[in-house]
Amino acid sequence: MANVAVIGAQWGDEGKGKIVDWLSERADVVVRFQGGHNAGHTLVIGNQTYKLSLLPSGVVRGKQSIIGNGVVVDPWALLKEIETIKGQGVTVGPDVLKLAENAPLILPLHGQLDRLREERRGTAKIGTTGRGIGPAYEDKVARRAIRVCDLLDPATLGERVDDLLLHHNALLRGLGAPEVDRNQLLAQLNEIAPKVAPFVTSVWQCLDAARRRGDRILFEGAQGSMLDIDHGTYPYVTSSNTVAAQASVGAGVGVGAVSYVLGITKAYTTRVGSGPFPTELTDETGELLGSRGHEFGVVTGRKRRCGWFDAVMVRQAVKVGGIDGIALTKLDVLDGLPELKVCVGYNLDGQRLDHLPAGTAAQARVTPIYKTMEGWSESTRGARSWAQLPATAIKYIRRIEELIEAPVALLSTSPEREDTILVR
Ligand code: 2SA
Ligand code: MG
Repeated sequence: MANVAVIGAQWGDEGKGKIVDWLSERADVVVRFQGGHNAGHTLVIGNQTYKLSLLPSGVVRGKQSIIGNGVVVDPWALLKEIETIKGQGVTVGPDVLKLAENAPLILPLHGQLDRLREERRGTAKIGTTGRGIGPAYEDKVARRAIRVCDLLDPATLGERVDDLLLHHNALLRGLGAPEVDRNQLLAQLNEIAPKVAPFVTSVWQCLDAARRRGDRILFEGAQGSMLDIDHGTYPYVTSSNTVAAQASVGAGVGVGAVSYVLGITKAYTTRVGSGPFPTELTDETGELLGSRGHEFGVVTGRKRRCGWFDAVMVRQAVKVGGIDGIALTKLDVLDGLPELKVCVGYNLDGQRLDHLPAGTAAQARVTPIYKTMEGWSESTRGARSWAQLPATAIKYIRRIEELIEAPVALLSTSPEREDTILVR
């Protein structure tokens, strides 16, 4: 397989970390192209568990790891993560990690603003990770962001800070919060700059060189299609494009650079944070999925909401994101359930819909139309071949493929990387 983009096809936490790790063995370069340290990718290698937020998963295997311009970078979080993983025996030097010089920074004021706004929204909160992701992307689009390259240019950094604070201090005053001191922020930036500098480069050139060498590039998505700023459940979304097309913009490669889009989806559905979730289960089955699936946020520790597989939503993710094939994860969490439900359509005020409407109110009002399927009593955990799966489990997978109009290319049967079945 040539250059693959791995994309969440639900609301994130589909198990991208494991799949990326599985694929990274065959890749030469791993690239992050959106999001920031709001992502939480868990990798289990032998008896070690690595939890990555900002670093591309390739770092664990010493692969060339690239943080593209589409990512919002908190330099303090970056250095902290490098330290943490060093404590686990993985050294991330400038030979391995490359950071885009044109990536915008997340500053402490972004996190502060993110959390302040969430507090003020009260029950209407988005349920963000509080990492400053949204405010940092706002500044990028508003052309006042401080970018990685500005850190390395003391001659203009002061001006950039002034421009940024003109906006932010007015905002903070309005919110009744203390203003940010210019000199203090400048000192913080000047202090961190030399530590970040060794990693900084024009990553588009690294990728161009990699492509000329014929290297295989893996584009590592974060969050999921339904959290996409355009295609997701707006406004309950993250502030970046999470679909595969972003891989091109967020890394600096042409649209043709991605040759296969692998969508990741769980065999059920989860969501962390607020917003519509048609197939959510607030009963004991939902609890069971959550406890068996260890459904807690990697970054924030928040409990994830759980529900049945929503084929309508995943089909939509397949279509808007150009997903070529699916990696289905966590099938084993469904082991032993006597019957399973799959959402095959929505009911909106008595009308049947074959897609999730765009309006927030309509999204909140749709009710799922379910098809009930027989479960299986056998364990599928750790299965390493198709033949080890019960017939009813295979039927469930086949039904999902039909409904989402995409083939299941990979099946993951436990967090262990070896417990992966290549279907096609
Ligand atoms: P933000 O912080 O502005 O990106 O939050 C906006 C929405 O995006 C959701 N979001 C996520 N959903 C699932 N997983 C994410 N990463 C972590 C994980 C989350 C965690 O892997 O577990 O630890 O809580 C992630 N990042 C952002 C978020 O819940 C909001 O709905
Ligand atoms: Mg996650």
